[in-house]
Amino acid sequence: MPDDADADADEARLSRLYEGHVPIATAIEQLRLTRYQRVERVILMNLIGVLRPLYWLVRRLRGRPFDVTAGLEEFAHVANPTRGTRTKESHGGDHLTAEQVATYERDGVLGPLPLLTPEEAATHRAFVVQTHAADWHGEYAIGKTAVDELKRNGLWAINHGAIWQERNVPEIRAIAQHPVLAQRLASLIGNDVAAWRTQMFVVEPDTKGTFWHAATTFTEDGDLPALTPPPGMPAAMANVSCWIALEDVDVDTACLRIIPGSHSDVRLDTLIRRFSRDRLGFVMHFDRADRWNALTALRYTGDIFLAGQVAFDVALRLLPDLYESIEPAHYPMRAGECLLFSSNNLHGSYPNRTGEPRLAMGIRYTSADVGIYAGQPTIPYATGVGTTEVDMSRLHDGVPVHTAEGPVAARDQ
Ligand SMILES: O=C(O)CCC(=O)C(=O)O
Repeated sequence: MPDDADADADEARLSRLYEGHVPIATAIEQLRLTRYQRVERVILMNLIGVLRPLYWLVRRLRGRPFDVTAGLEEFAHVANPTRGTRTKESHGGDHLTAEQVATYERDGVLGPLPLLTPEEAATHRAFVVQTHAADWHGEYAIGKTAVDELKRNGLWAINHGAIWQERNVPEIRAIAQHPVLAQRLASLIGNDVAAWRTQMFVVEPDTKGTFWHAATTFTEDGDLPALTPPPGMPAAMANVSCWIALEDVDVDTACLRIIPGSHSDVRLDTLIRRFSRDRLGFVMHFDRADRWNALTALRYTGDIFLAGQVAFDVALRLLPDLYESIEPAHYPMRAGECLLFSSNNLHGSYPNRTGEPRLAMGIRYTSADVGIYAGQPTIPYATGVGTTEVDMSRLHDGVPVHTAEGPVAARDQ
């Protein structure tokens, strides 16, 4: 019965992927919305239901057909050569070996590699927790309006407070500019490496981990990609992510899971970009259940990973062979170790089954010739009840990390 066997294989694959997560319908049901939000959601759902036929009529008359998967095959296997010319063999120091560079090109992930001592990791963890408790001394890179909204909605967390703080906080900048990382990154990215975003990933005690997601040029905060690679650079290579464990992590303490090699399949990210460009079309195209989930996640939670789960679910149905032949791997790590990976690899984390929050530091690196938030003076930031515009003008240049002369020493710039 090949059909039954296929169905069993599909189910086994999905249950491996969903390990540690509940299905999206359950996740949405478990949310606690206010009575106002629940009433508003029903009104919006009904309004969309009424407007749908009219929308499709107007769209047809204006000659704008809707074919979300058109031409996606060309994004299923992309080559991802690195641009670095320095290796351990040619330049010594902390550069990567040619073999490590080849591993990164094939798998889109390298490590865990040693970086901080366990004591340095613990000190940094405590520093971030204390600085958040001290309200980041009023210096928020996302701006006061977004912060006030998040606080008002009970969503204000380290994840929001720490984002882009390499600009304001020397202790965070120093880790982003770590000379060992600078040389490793030069082997992958080239001579001019910049950190374009630091952030913290917290998985609270006894909660699910971060849901699977992938991003090439990071459209998650707005309609335009955060990174604009120069001609000839594959989008998936515009960013290298560095994830630093700030305590020991394993499958019970929300360690990372990644599908090595999935960075060469850019279909999920392409679909999400299409969604960003044609949000209304997608919403009108969704069946009632998908629309309910998408509306709830996007409008009432500010949780981009929940929105990502909606997208992932829809994508798996639209593209049944997506990530079909590749297996998830998990990455237990010691405090202070780091993992370098292409964010276009599908990645997420296991649940945190302990009583303590799991903290990790994420740093995004790019090459100085990649546009950072190019043409985006502001971006929308989700706050739980709609979005707030965040001023990006300060963030158009990365923090330099490595130049042709070598690592940029960490200093107060
Ligand atoms: O730490 C996590 O749970 C997720 C990390 C992640 O998504 C990233 O580093 O891009």
